[in-house]
Amino acid sequence: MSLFEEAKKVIAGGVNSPARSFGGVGGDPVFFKSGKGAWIKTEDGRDMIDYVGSWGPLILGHSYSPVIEAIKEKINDGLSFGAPTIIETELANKVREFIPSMERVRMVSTGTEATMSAIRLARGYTKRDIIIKFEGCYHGHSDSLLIKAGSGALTHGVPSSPGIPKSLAKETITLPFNDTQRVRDAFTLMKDKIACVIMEPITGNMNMIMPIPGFLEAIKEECTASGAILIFDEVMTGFRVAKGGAQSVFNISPDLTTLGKIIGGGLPAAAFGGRQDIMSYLAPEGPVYQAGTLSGNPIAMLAGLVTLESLEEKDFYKNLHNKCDLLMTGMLKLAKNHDLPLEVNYLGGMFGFTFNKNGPIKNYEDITNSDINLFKDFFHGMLAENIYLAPSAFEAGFISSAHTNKEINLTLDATKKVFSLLQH
Ligand code: KE4
Repeated sequence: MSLFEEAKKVIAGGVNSPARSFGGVGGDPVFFKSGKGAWIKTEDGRDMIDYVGSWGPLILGHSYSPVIEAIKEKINDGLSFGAPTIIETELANKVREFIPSMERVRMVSTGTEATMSAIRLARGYTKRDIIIKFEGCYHGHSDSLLIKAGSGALTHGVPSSPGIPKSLAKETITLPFNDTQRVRDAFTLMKDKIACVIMEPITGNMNMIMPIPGFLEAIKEECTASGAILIFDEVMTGFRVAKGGAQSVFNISPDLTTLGKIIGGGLPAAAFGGRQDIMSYLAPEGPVYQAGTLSGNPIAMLAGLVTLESLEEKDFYKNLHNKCDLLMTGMLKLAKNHDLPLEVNYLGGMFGFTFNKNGPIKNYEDITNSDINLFKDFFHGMLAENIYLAPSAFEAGFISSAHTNKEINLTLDATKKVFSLLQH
């Protein structure tokens, strides 16, 4: 019996998160047992180059020694207290240093908790109910946000999940990403009813899509004019596309930001935060309730702090972007030589690639109309060459500081081989 069949006998669907199930590419998921740097080892002994990095947290690669050593030592002092610890303040200060718009921070354990709490806070602060999100963007699986979601929900072709009361779903408006006029129209129609806009400033859950010029600025303008709260969901882009996240790239300060993934260095930690006047509405200071047994867990905080401190290394992001550039431009060149319609996006340590005859993807419709079957064939071809890519055309890819020219050249060699197979 396969590991996956054994898992399915006790774990729903055999996985603890649908994005891992290979539902988007077919076949059984690979089971891994260890990782070091850019490499991960499968249970059946294969060594693969990893471009998923646990879906983003591992910007320094697997088992990054300074993090491992730090938590090895700290773990002997205890795992959790359910009471304040200094390390929580230290990480919150570091987060604010990197992302100054986060004047106050609240730690939670997952990105879902961060976004769920941020929209509750926005609704409580504004005393309004309607929220705006964008088709294909994924913000975790809380009821109000699992509407036309990206990532696993999109991959499984179930944009809006059963189990969400219609009475709640109707308070969520979904608009096409990169459609500035539709945003303007929505605000004209409902301006003083909108509690917040939540968005991935650069999407990573319907593949990687950049905002068109003026799109983010228009949303910020409409939110400010109407008193709606702008929430940048930087769970994926935070500390990934730049030290200060996407907001530092576009020089736009949202009212609230959500973080996850890298902030925990691979352990369960996430956060939301922003304007002090809004955050003061959060219990115990204010009336909006939010809580968590393991929020601010000291071991996760330490992993996050050591991780962020490592990101302060000189030229860290320049070097990371250069690696991404080497990989992406290499793939583009090979695609051209093999007459394959590859489109790429990349920034810092995040990239996306699709096969699309109609040029760059700009929204949910574009990615759903791209050549998903060709993506699947490419994914499996690369897997056979021991290159582990995100198992879905609707996800992004991640490069770490542990990836070197060796891994990138091996990846391009594999790409060349697979492209030549796909060409025929
Ligand atoms: P988590 O609850 O999975 O920690 O975070 C939810 C979330 C929120 N916001 C954004 C922008 C996200 O990308 C995510 C989670 N990302 C997916 C991968 N695209 C996690 C993978 C999974 O669901 O297993």
